[in-house]
Amino acid sequence: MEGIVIKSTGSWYNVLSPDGTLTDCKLRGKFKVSGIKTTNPIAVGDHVDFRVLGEENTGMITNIHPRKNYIIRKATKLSKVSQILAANLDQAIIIVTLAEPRTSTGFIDRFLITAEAYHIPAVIIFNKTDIYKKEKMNELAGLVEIYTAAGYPCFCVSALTGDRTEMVKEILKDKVSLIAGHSGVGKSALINCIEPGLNLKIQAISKAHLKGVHTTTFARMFNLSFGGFIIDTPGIKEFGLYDLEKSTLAERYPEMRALMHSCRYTNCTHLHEPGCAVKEAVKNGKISKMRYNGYIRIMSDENR
Ligand SMILES: Nc1nc2c(ncn2[C@@H]2O[C@H](COP(=O)(O)OP(=O)(O)O)[C@@H](O)[C@H]2O)c(=O)[nH]1
Ligand SMILES: [Mg+2]
Ligand SMILES: [Zn+2]
Repeated sequence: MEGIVIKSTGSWYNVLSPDGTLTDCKLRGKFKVSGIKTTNPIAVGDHVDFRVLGEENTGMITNIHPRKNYIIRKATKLSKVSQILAANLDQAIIIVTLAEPRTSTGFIDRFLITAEAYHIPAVIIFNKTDIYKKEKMNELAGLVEIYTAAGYPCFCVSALTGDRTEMVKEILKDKVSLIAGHSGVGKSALINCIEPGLNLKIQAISKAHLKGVHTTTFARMFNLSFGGFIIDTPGIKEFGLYDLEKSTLAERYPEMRALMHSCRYTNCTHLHEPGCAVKEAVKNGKISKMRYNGYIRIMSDENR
């Protein structure tokens, strides 16, 4: 039998087969995934083979199919052991808001950098547009322009009123999408809006602001009735940040990546070198100052 892992508790894996059956599987013996030290050999999104056991709806995983990609999180910043959060993603979607609670552009950029490091296409959804006043609407237009120019599709929606949420359905259709974003931005509300059957719990805004409301650090995958899967990742604030190397940071900015081959020096850091095509583009407005300043900030942050 074959299937896709949609839930994991660390010892049991809930596997969904193409015919719709769910099987609670255990792992056979020890599994090692080459290249990474991980606390969990199998994650949500993994395609596996399993053997059905005697008891009803239980099985034994016998094989993991090769992964297209995966995202990991280190247990702590210095830790060598990492946790695989999810595998085989088609896209990573960050849900943000400009109000209640405001998402910083620094957070958005770090998310996008991480998605680039994993070569996973990223999409930005601005939620709660129903409560933006004129000033916030102008700010929203500016951010949409900046991120669209950088190469990221942007959508502006309201999970509360349902405004433009049909478009979100189209992006999700037939894809495996990671959903991320700070607690309280409306992830559950938006998912419920496009797939009411899931009936996810929505936190009262005051509670959503509090830290530590998450009950589990394992991701969960939900099957969408119109095709596709979404992966909800409770513990993630800044998913991964595993590959945030200074030497490759500029490559994680698509707008910089497109120009850096024109820099005078091949090892240009785009900070102070003469003949830097990136700095030139910032000067003449082709690259956003905000994005570039964020780059400088990360480059000079010793505790990245
Ligand atoms: N005004 C407004 N409030 C929203 C919207 N989406 C979610 N909320 C509220 O924001 C709070 C957090 O929503 P929730 O979906 O639990 O956020 P999550 O932590 O990201 O899953 C709840 O009080 C929701 O009612 C929206 O589009 N507009
Ligand atoms: Mg939620
Ligand atoms: Zn340069």
